[in-house]
Amino acid sequence: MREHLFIHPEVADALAKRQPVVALESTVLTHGMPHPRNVETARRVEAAVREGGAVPATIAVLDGRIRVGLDDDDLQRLGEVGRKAWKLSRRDLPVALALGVEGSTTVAATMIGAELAGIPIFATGGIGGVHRGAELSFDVSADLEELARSSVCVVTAGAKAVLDLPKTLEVLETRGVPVLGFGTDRFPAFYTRDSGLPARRVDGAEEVARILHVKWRLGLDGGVVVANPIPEADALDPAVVGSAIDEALEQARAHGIAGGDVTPFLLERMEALTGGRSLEANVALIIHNARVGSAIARALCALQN
Ligand code: PSU
Ligand code: MN
Repeated sequence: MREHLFIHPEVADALAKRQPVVALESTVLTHGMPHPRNVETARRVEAAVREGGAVPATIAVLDGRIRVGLDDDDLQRLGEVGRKAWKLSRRDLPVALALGVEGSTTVAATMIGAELAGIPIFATGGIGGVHRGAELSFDVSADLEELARSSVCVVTAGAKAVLDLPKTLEVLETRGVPVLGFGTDRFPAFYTRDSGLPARRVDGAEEVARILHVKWRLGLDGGVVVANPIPEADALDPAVVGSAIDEALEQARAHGIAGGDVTPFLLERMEALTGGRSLEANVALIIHNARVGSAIARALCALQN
């Protein structure tokens, strides 16, 4: 497997010593934010993981291998390539590795890399889900399928209301994925703290760690969603978000955007339509998730060592 997987020495060392590690994705870097805010944010997220007492492992595909743990120059280069980089999900990984194409990993592909490397905790911004109109388009993110398969806990600020959130939660339920509200009984909607839908409330990283421990000890493979609401001070006005979403969706329809281009297009439109406020919220919530991810990684190590 070493032929296809490269674990950064610092990450490998932490894993060998059973120390806490937090996986991070790279599609948010290439496709989720503009340059240079993307690189700056990636650095701040890694720093937040370190401040939380864990080692960050940003995952991407470079030099024909899944790289678990990037150096600063890798972050910078991927950030500059931006949306021209391949956005890699499960289906794309073998193609990219075999053909030697570089790219960033989505939540789904990052979960695969994290599980291969033995990293059970992963912090990100938003997960993919069931798109609105999926009953006609069949557009359901591979992230949901991966959450059902790979045994990785994903810390997220929920899913964007550009998606169909009730259907997203239905799929997660069907596929046996626990959705835990971190300090809340509401499923958060990324820019806002409450989607109006329920989540199973947990209080603190230790509770999450116990749930993960029990799930995987029982042989119940698959992931867990830790839905961590955006901090109150950084949340956006639901009315502003709602009208921006309607307009972004309308523009996506008008431009005939489909497939893997949908999510990056909507993110970019949201940024323009909210006058950059969505970007500020995005940065704040990712850093917050990185902190919670480190706390969970530490709690899980404490439980298992
Ligand atoms: N949602 C966000 N920000 C993101 C993404 C989703 O709020 O950056 C990215 C993640 O990498 C996620 C991917 O895994 O988009 C989902 O894409 P799709 O809907 O094409 O599966
Ligand atoms: Mn899709």
